[in-house]
Amino acid sequence: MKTFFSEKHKLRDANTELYGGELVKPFERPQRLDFIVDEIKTRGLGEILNPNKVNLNIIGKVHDQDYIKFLDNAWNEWTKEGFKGEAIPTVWPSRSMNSEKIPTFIEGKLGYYSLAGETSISNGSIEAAYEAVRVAISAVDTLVKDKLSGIFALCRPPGHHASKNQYGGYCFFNNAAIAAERFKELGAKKIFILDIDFHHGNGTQSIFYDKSDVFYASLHGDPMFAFPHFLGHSDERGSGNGEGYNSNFPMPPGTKFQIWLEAFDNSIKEIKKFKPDALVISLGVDAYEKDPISFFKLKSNNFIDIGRKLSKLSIPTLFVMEGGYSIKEIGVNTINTLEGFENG
Ligand code: 5XA
Ligand code: ZN
Repeated sequence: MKTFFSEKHKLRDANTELYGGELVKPFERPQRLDFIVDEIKTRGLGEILNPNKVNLNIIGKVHDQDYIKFLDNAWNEWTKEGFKGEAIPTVWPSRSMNSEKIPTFIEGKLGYYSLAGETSISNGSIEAAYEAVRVAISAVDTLVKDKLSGIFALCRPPGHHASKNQYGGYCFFNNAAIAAERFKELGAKKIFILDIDFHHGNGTQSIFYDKSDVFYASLHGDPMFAFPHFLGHSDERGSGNGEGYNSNFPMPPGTKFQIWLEAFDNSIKEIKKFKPDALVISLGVDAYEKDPISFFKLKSNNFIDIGRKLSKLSIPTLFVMEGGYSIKEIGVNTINTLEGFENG
């Protein structure tokens, strides 16, 4: 399987993450991809390709222009004020506040455009986020042009928490959603996004919630116990034209593969019923038993079965990298999924 990847992901190298009341070194760090790239090479998964030149206007099909402009300028606006640390929001337009007016001052803008506080913006973060989009688009283009069965977009930063106008959960641009839009540009009528990251992809869900041409299904930690906490319940089924095209499988702390697989098999049934032209897998491997910020109990071998089952669908499949923070095993778990798919 071919992989698209760019060294420029390293531009996203924040020093801080707000976690457990402390500023810690971010779980989402550049070394994650070193382990994945090493494993691709060791196991000979296939070529690793640099992204192509890409028309980034496609980002505007998923994200609002004012949000894109905010991201473009946030670091400069922050440093211009003389703040010494990384840009972290401290105030939000929460329920008792007014969210109609967008503040002028960067502190207010950070709150307006963020859905969580752990994702510090640092110098280079947004450049890396643009590069992740290039990686995703290049992978779609190659998959379609060369009529491949599967391809891997090794994106970083991840994307599935980013909504049309909010960042957070380590995400700025929604790579999977933008990839779905690219599939549409290239002629696909129906796309299925299956999100197997441990966390619910609130951003992807909300982007396509009222659409019937992109089905979003997610297997994740029950939001009563897990981030992002305020979306991802099983009664969220889509709205308007999109009613019936959103499916959530929240699962409790301690969930083992056997139970996870039942939900996965149900989502496979939905894929078969929907008959998409393309499948996008939001591939997070943080459902792994040793992941430091998650609570499922999947083992490394289970990822092989996941890949194998996906390959049986015989639908052109794009894998987009999302989360996974057990750094030592992230490579093995990711490549297990992709090799399982390849060896079907
Ligand atoms: O898939 N999303 C993640 O792995 C990020 C979770 C952030 C929790 N604060
Ligand atoms: Zn995750």
